[in-house]
Amino acid sequence: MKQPIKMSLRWYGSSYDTVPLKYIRQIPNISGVITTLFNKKADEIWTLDEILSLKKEVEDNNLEIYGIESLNVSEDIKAGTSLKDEHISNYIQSLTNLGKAQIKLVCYNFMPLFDWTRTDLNRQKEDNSYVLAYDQKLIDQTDIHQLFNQMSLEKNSINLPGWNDQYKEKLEYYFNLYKNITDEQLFNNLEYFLKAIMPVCNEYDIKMAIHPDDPAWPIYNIPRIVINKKNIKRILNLTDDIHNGLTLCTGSLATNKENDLIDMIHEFKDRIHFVHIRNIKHIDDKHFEETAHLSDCGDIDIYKIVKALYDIDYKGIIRPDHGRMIFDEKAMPGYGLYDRALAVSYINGLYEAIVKENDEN
Ligand code: DNO
Repeated sequence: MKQPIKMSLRWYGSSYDTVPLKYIRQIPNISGVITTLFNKKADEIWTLDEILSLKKEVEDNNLEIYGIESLNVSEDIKAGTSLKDEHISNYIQSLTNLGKAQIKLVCYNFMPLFDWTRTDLNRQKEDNSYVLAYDQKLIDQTDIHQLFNQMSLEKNSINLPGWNDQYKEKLEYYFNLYKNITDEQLFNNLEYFLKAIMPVCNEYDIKMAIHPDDPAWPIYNIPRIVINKKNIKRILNLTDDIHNGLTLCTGSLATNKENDLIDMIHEFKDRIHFVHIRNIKHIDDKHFEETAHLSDCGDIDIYKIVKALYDIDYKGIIRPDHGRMIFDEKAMPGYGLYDRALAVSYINGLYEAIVKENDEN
């Protein structure tokens, strides 16, 4: 039986990731990774040489680069400052170089200032596994600088994916800037960005897949727009082009209990270019924990997600998202090997059952 999807794992590069490519290759059904040039600042150009050497390293391990996560968008583009055009032109150059290297999927986000946010990077569970958690009450009691330090520096002395210290010194500046930015302005800034990059995406057939905001509500009154069906529909219509697409991230979207993930999969089917599968459990209002991927462990029915992807004939790339920290592993929060390998096997199993039930009867 041929699995219909391309299963992958995120890999941060040999200087940052604790998981070697050769281990990733040994997980059944994985033949590609989602990767990045992790040290790059959001306004810097990714050169063709850098991309090709990353590609060679991956291919030397008998894997492919399935896509990039992330090619970060600078705060100046998101906030629409006078530097935006210069930064967009650098972004276009990076996309051109990715296109020349035949890399055709780019996951990015448009979350102002904070990428995915958690208040606990190491919550111990009764089985002695460690999970990531978010509790709005703690955010409400934490000053923004403290949170930034906690997320970007106190991370077991390892890098927290999606966070870098680039904006640390300018935190106050951007924070004040965003305080005066409305949702409407953020939509406009996203539209401006998308319209500028669509020509290069068309030229090289690069599919852009915007990542939902995590959690899916504003933090510190800074606007967040990639949060629900209505907004995502609007974003996909900002430029009605197949290259303007979505990363369907189950864990992020499910933070808002009103989001109906199955409905979204059907609604956005042609524009879903990348899928992150992860489970979470709501503890109380705006307080949730990440769990093992198994449906029973969290609030998301992962079988139904996979079945919906099968039903829309999704042929794109899937990766398990954050895993718990188990078997005493030390790794980037959410990105250890063991729990994500368990997740891949679980998703493989769901697909095998669904395909055999439906196609072979
Ligand atoms: C967290 C990730 C995010 C994601 C970015 C995409 O683990 O899902 O950091 O990569 O938001 O730009």
